[in-house]
Amino acid sequence: MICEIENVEARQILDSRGNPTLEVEITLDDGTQKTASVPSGASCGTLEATELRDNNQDDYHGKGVLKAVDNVNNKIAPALLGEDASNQRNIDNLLLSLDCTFNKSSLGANAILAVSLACAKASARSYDLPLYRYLGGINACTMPVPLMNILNGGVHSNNNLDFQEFMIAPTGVSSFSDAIKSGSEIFHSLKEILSQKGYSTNVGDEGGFAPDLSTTEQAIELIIEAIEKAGYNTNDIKICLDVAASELYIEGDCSGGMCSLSKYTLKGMGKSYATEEMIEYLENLVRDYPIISIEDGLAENDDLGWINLTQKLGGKCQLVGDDLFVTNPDRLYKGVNEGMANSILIKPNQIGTLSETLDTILLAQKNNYSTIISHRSGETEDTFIADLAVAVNSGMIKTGSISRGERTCKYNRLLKIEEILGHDAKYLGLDAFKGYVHTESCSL
Ligand code: 2PG
Ligand code: MG
Repeated sequence: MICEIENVEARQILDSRGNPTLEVEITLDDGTQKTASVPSGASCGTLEATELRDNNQDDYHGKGVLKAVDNVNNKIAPALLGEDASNQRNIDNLLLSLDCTFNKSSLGANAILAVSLACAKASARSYDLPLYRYLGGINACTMPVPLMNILNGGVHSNNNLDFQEFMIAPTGVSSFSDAIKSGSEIFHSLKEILSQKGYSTNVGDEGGFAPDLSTTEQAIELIIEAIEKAGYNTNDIKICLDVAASELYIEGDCSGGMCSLSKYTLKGMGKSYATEEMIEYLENLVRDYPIISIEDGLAENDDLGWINLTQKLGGKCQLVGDDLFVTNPDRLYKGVNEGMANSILIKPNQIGTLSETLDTILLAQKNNYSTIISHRSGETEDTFIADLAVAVNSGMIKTGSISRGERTCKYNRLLKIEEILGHDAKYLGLDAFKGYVHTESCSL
């Protein structure tokens, strides 16, 4: 069967922060029509594929994506007409050769990814298969543990919390729907606790509360209180952090004859740590709290620090590379060889095509790195990543808090997939963290 592409059309739409992004609609010759849209990050790795923006200050403060729209409509569409949308490798290779840059700066990774994802969605519809099964085949049956970001800090809110994300992971429940239920109950308990203590219950970019707390410890302790208030305990509900440390890092400089040392500046806490001190701080957090996963605990270019961190904490805690790997197989390959991290965050728009995203996931799985399929802080209502998480049996998804429609639509899609899978749906719980987490090492 051939899913012949009859039309490719892009438009500018809004993401959850009210900034422009791209939606692409693919029409096949059998009449199937499907759209895909792309998200956008706030704390981005410097090596991510290029997000093409118009930079015209008169429009959307320079954030328009009309150039990318034009690239789809006038450069990509003519090259794709008549091609088989279900031949994903061929489509993605065509897109890469049209762009012909190492970082997709010519057409824009946002333009390329929207087309790549829309081809997969249209083909799945044409084959009359749910997207997760079209992508993953008959072996796609693992529901992800949701890492729910119920407290937001860093650049996703305007409070003083230095760390970006404080997530809960229900590892001790037996299904995805139970995980969502516990997440919702804990989220609402947290709201009550915050409001009783006089904190704001407004939410940040990813739908988690953004109270003006000043220390990491305070945030973690409030979450533990919420877990208990909702009738759970920290044997079953663990804590995951995204430090987003590239945002805190000031690299040492030897210009002008004077040398300054590299530092992690935790402004909210009034601290400044050298790499070794930062590692020690993270070790203490893992010792003192039920933390099983730390993302971007160090900056993207602190290679020696990452090696050291992995040696010290890698046997006790999942160490996730986000800015470090930018979903790029070459970056991951280097990390695996040098012993950096033991897990990778997978964001399709960091690399720019579906095929390359799948390559990176496969490379991680082959090397026993766990994978977390992830949203961006600026999201759309597209639920592609929910299906992707099941398709590749990734075991974990990070898609924000239990509020804001652009986050809950992914959870709602997963609830539906769980229903379709019925008894065949697996939920790995703690096993999704692949044995990096030795319970005796985490304080429980
Ligand atoms: C992250 C992401 C998603 P952003 O750092 O992991 O939570 O944030 O999309 O802003 O990069
Ligand atoms: Mg991150």
